[in-house]
Amino acid sequence: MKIEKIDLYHISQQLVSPFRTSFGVQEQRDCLILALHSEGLTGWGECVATNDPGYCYETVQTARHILTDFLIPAVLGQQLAKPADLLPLLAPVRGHPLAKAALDQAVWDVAAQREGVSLAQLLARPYAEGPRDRVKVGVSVGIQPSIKATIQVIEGYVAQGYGRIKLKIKPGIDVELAQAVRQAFPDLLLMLDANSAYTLADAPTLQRMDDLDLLMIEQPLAYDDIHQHGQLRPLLQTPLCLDESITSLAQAELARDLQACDIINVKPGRVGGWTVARQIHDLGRKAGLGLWVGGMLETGIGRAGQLALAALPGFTLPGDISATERYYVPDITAPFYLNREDSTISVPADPGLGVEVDWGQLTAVTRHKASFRA
Ligand code: OSB
Ligand code: MG
Repeated sequence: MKIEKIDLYHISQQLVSPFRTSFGVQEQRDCLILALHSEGLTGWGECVATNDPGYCYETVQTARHILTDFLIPAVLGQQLAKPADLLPLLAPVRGHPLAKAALDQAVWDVAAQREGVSLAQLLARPYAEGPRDRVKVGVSVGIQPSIKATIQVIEGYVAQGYGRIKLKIKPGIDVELAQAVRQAFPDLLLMLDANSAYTLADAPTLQRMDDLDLLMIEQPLAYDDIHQHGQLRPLLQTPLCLDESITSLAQAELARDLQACDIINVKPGRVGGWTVARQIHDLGRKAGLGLWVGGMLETGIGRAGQLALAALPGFTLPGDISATERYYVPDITAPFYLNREDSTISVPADPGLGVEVDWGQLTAVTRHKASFRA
């Protein structure tokens, strides 16, 4: 495929409800949408960087800068035989995986469209098992004003058919909350996400939740500290999952070798795209780690990519992939719905990402657009 033209949209959408984590609150969610034009086809990508650098160092503005001034110039006019050929072109830029992933997603979309297969089918080619046609999903519930409010919010999602709930926690909003939720929902698949809010000295607090039959606790310690997670893991009975720390295949290898986690949350944005996400899937599967696909409050474009990835055989735990109505109404694509009977979302089957972009809505939420030609 020849990369002929790229359009970059900086969009801003209002979340259906504010999303509070240990690192801050998101209400108005900006992101970048990238359209890559190649030989009559258009591939879409989403850069999931957030407005502020609370989750990782990238922001919408740094990603715009890195894409505009370095990554897009490096790929314009280039001819790729396969999606993995993109990686060496991006390698001169250190880091910035979220910016890189937007290009990577668009290239995978075009590659699948060229072959007339869905992205899930293209990604699943190396495996004996075909891609799943529905993937298990759950909801990530932000920090609420009270325990009572949290239980009400969970009740709402359970009534909608979600079978797995992830609760955001931070010091002071943790043990009591998790105990109350477990008591209210004895059989619910329940997990916690601390977004790096604790230190090793907090191990006794985390141990107090060992008897709550939690699916896992996600990223309790520093965002860049795999070593200390390796020290914490044997102190806990709850399985330990890494999110923020796994920024590349090399970091996944390190986590495996240090036995720093039981489970990896694979976010294509955080690792620089779908090529690396699949490599981490393969590594985790071989090492016997639990795997699932995480989320970053994506639009429908990102969500289509998450669903295609989650269709791979090693992703056996429910993903942070919820129905469109949990994020943006309306969204910039046709909506995704929950299959309530089994807490799944159907994987798009049309060629490429298989999403329909709503041009009117994309235009309505665009703050800035730039086009780049070879
Ligand atoms: O830590 O998993 C996280 C959203 C933004 C940044 C970080 C995280 C999250 C979520 C939301 O938990 C997952 C979703 O997209 O529903
Ligand atoms: Mg997380």
